[in-house]
Parts: sequence; C-alpha cells; structure tokens
Amino acid sequence: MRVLILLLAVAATASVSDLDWWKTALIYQIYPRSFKDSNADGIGDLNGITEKLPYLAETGVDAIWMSPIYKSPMYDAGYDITDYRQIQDEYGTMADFEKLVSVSKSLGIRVVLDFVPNHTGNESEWFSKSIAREAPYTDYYVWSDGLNATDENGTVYTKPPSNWVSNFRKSAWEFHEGRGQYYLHQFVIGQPDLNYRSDSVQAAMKDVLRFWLDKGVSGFRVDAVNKLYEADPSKYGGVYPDEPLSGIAGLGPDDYEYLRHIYTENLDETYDVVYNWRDVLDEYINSQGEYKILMTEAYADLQLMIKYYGTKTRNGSIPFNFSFLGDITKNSTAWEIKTVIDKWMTYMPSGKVANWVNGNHDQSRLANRQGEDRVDAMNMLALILPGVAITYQGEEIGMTDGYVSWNDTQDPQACNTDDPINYYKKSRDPNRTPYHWDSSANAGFSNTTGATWLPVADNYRTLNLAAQMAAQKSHYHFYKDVVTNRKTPAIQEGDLDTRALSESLLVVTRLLPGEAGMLGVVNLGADTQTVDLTSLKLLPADLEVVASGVDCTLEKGATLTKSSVAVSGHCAVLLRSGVVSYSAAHAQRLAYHLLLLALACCILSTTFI
Ligand SMILES: *[C@@H]1O[C@H](CO)[C@@H](O)[C@H](O)[C@H]1NC(C)=O
Ligand SMILES: *[C@@H]1O[C@H](CO)[C@@H](O)[C@H](O)[C@H]1NC(C)=O
Ligand SMILES: *[C@@H]1O[C@H](CO)[C@@H](O)[C@H](O)[C@H]1NC(C)=O
Ligand SMILES: *[C@@H]1O[C@H](CO)[C@@H](O)[C@H](O)[C@H]1NC(C)=O
Ligand SMILES: CC(=O)N[C@H]1CO[C@H](CO)[C@@H](O)[C@@H]1O
Ligand SMILES: CC(=O)N[C@H]1CO[C@H](CO)[C@@H](O)[C@@H]1O
Ligand SMILES: [Ca+2]
Ligand SMILES: [Ca+2]
Repeated sequence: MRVLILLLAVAATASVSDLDWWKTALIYQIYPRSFKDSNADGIGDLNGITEKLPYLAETGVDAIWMSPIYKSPMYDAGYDITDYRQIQDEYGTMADFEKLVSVSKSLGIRVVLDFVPNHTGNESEWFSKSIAREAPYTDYYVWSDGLNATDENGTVYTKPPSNWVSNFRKSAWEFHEGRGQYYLHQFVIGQPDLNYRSDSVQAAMKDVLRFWLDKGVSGFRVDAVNKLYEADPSKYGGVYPDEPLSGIAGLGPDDYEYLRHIYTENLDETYDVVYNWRDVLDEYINSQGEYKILMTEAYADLQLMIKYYGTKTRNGSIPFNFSFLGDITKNSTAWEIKTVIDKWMTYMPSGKVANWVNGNHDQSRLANRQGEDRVDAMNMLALILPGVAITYQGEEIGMTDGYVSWNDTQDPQACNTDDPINYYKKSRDPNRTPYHWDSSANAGFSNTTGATWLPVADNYRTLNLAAQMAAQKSHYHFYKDVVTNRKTPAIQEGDLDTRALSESLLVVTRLLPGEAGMLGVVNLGADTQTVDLTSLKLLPADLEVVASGVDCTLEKGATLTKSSVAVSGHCAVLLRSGVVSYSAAHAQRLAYHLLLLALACCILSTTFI
C-alpha cells in the first residue's frame, strides 16, 4: 500500500512538471536554413539540427522552435508553404524529422513547430484547385472581382478590389488569369491568403495541427496570426473597403505603412480561431501526457495582444511580446527598460504566462539593435524574468548582422524594393546568415566547396561558439551560467521586483521564501557604479556572483554584501543571496507586537492598581 502511494505520488509530480514545463521554458528558435548543413549543399537541414542537439541540451534549452521546414518553393524562405504535411526536400525527409523528434526527446528537448496559417504558397494543390473552382477549395482563398474604373481618356479598365498594400510593398491583390479574379496576398505574390470565413479552411487547418501533434510535437508558434481575417465585404455593400491613409510623411501608395490597417489586421474574429486551436492542442494533453504550447506572433497594441491569452471561458495562446524588440533601443535607460517590463506584467491577465523575445529572423541582431555591450544584459533579463524566454539562434554568442550584397540578397522584402543601393534597409538577410560554430571554413556551418545560401558573416573567425567555449569569459559562458541558474526555485517561481536605481542601473530580483534569492544587476553606463541594495529589505545581505558578463570585474564565486556592490561599466551580473526567510521578519514583528502587548498590559495594570 505504502509503495503504491509512493508510486502514485511520483507519477503525480511527474505529470505536474510535464503539464507546467512551458510556463518557464527556454525556447531556442532555429532558423533551419542557417543552423547546420549536414550534406554540403550550402543549406542548413534537419540532420544538421539533429547533429547539434547535444549542444542545445548542454546549454540548457528546454525546447526548440524551428522556422518552417515544410514543402515550399522558397519565395519567402519557407513561409510560403505548398504542403503542410511534407518536409522540404533540401531540409530532409519525414524520417529525418522523426529522428530529430526522437533524439530531441532522449535529450529532454521538446520540439515546437512554426505554423503558418494565414497563407499557403501559390504552388499548393489547394490553390490550384481553388483556381479551378473545385469544391471544397473554391473559397479556400480570398478571391474577388476587380473594380471597373475609367481613366482620363474615358477608357474603362479594371483595378484591384481595394487599396490594400502587401506587407512586402505594392498591391495586396494579384490578378489570376486562370480564375479571372484577383486574390489577396498580405505578404508576397506567391503567398495567397487563406479565407478563414470558409468552414472547410478552418477544419483543414485543425487537421494540419493534428497531423504534427500525432508525430509528437510539443506545440506551435503561430505566424502572422493577426492577419488571419480581412473585412467582410457583405458588411460593406459587397466591396472590400479601402483603408484610410496613415498620414506618415515620405511614404507612397506602394508602402505598407502608407495605410492604417483597420480592415486587414487584428479583426475580432481572429481570437476565436486561436481559442479553437487551443482546444485542438488540449485534445492531446491526456493522450501524450504533456501540455502543448501555443504562441502567437501578433504585432499589435498591448490591449489587443492581451486578448490572445484567452477570455473567462476560453483558453488562448501566449502572445509574443515584442516590446524587447520594438520598445528598447541602444539608448534606452534603466528607467525605460523597467517601464517596458512592468507594462507587460501589469497588463497581463492574472495566472497567465509572460514571455520575452530578444530576437528573431526578421529583426536586426541584438548586438546591432542594442549594442554589443548590451548583449549580456538583454540575454540575462529575458532569462531571469518570469515566464517563457525565447532566444534566436546565435544571440547566445552575440552574433552580429552579416553583410549581404545586392547580388546575394534573397529576402523578398529587400528584392521588392528594386533598389540596389538602399535595399539593405528592408533586408532581413543580415540577421539570417549562417551560425558561427567555429573558425574553420564557412564557420563550420557547411562543408560545401561552393557558396552557402547566404554568405557567412566575415567576423566568424573571432566571433564563434568554439572560441567562446574556449575563452575564460564570453557571452556564451555567461548565457549558459544564467540558464543554469534559471532552474532555481527563485527564478522559476519567485516574486518579481524591478528597480531602476539610476538612469543606468537596473536591478531585477526574484525572491521566494525558504530559497536562495537571485538578482540580476545591469550597469548600462560606461563607468563603475557602486550600488547599495539595502532598500531591498527581504534580500539577505550575503551575495555571491553566479554569472559574470564579459564586461564585469566581479568574477564568478566572488562574495559581497548588499550594502555595497561595485558594478563595472556595461556589466551584467547575476548574484545569488542567502536563503530568503520571511520567518525572520515575521519573528521580528511578532516580538515587537508581543513587546507592545506587554507594555500595554503594564500600563493597564499600573493604571488600575
Ligand atoms: C465591370 O464591367 C463589366 C463589363 O465591362 C461588367 O460585366 C462587370 O459586372 C462590371 N463590374 C462591376 C464590379 O461593376
Ligand atoms: C507563384 O508566384 C510567383 C511570384 O511570386 C510566380 O513567379 C509564379 O509563377 C507563381 N506560380 C504559380 C503556380 O502561380
Ligand atoms: C484552461 O487551461 C487550464 C490549464 O492551463 C485549465 O485548468 C482550465 O480548465 C482551462 N480552461 C478552459 C476553459 O478550458
Ligand atoms: C541614440 O542617440 C543618438 C545620439 O543622441 C542618436 O543619434 C541615435 O539616433 C539614437 N538611437 C536610437 C536607436 O534611438
Ligand atoms: C517573426 C516571423 O515569423 N516573421 C514572419 C511573419 O510572417 C511572414 C510571412 O509569413 C514572414 O515573412 C516572416 O518571416
Ligand atoms: C506591450 C508592448 O510593448 N507591445 C509592443 C508589441 O510590439 C509592437 C511592435 O514591436 C510595439 O509597437 C508594441 O508597443
Ligand atoms: Ca544541406
Ligand atoms: Ca489573411
């Protein structure tokens, strides 16, 4: 009987951790094309990822999220999917994928896939059948007749159904001869938007989720979810309404930011779809014994983002918070960074899980956006704040944007500018260059004798993982030390306290009674500053350095006291305190109250006697 209870208890704890794994997961975003090439064709692939899984396990990563690996003609680096159920040839086979999942599992790493529901590639069978008006595909996409217009000479011509602009510039409508109608593409011409007003599309996309869940994936990151719906023409007299102008100076009708996207973004209908997908994922919790994560990419205002979390009656997703990307710059002060953190924590519904994203394949590298001297600071903040942390490949070693010439440029967002001089302002290629494994040819990314799909950044000989592993101090060592300490109860569950002690000093504390406290201290300035932390009353006085950034003179293992912590310029440092005890404070208060009581008794007794 006893043994049985013990077994049940063990089983219960195991399942709790499997249900809660996602709440504090460190998720590593892999951009498959640029991670590791296993067969010397210059393109990263699944077997390359599998080969490097031990590295990720050693680093302490809980899950990998892979950018799209599905069948695609690569008009938008795989975000133009022609078959949601097949692996792109150059990335490998379904067997390679299954091997990747099983090796991941054996190393304790979960696999999260990118789900791209807004559009397919134009070479998909669904699109061909929709062109041919074959049921049920007829209305799978957003089709519309053009509008009749007359030019100055009185000649009648047809123009697109509305003024909508693609995210990658120019009209969002493309005429298709075969169907004799326009189709909508919020991204490139080769990415026709699916029609979420079709029940068949809704059902088909749920089946796609089930297909991969059946293969044992642990959840999805959903791409561009805020673009799922566009205005319903039946509510606008049968036409797609034009969007109003943004009024932003210096832009023309081809620019995405020229319009205010009130009819093509963040429509109310979107949220239900997300909640429905959540339900599909929940079908698998019992059968696979783990919670499935759902994260949504939606660049939107905070209030709109928060709705993705769910409602009183429906569970939703974790909306990606891009505030680290969008709202923090090289010049942000400690006050501003604290405000960004506090804002999210304030608006987030209670009981939900926060997340911190420091980079992705669409944004300049952390080192370029925020400066090389802030790489450790930003990595640490994402890792010690409550909730999910997402690291884009290469940020753990502080990779920088690579140079990609006009001739080598692949990104449609840059190619669509037709501008060989200024293309780079729109290009996302510099932050997608291959990972720097070591100082050998092609940075150890590929053994090809030809060109890699994007050129390797030329600083790889000095800035690479092998060099950082060998060095005494490096971004990588710091990152890994912080990740190790991320597993402590204080960071997993402790209360959060953020303080900007000056323009350049930020202190993030995580305290849990009965456990060692953890605090990250960041000096954004160039000069050493001495910090007095005695205002953190519950923080024990004795501190030890457990992770020391590249610019820190406080070394790992050093001990100090909270009244005086000298933080060198650009230093990010993680400190561990002694065990936090509420009982000591309690005991003190109790003693004080007892004293008061005794005094009162004394006074009373003397008065009455
Ligand atoms: C445009 O004109 C054609 C004839 O030239 C007509 O068949 C069609 O219905 C008109 N479309 C609209 C939206 O008025
Ligand atoms: C898909 O779109 C691309 C342009 O992005 C075009 O070159 C190609 O011909 C299209 N393919 C089909 C089947 O429509
Ligand atoms: C939402 O998810 C939580 C677990 O994370 C579960 O306890 C709760 O029952 C779910 N609510 C609904 C409405 O499904
Ligand atoms: C930072 O400040 C400098 C100097 O004041 C300014 O030139 C630069 O544009 C600012 N950068 C950002 C990203 O705000
Ligand atoms: C961060 C991210 O995933 N961005 C993607 C958003 O969706 C478009 C279209 O699918 C892609 O081009 C981006 O890379
Ligand atoms: C909560 C928050 O900071 N929201 C941000 C989300 O991302 C967009 C784009 O980066 C920002 O404009 C929002 O401020
Ligand atoms: Ca390859
Ligand atoms: Ca759409």
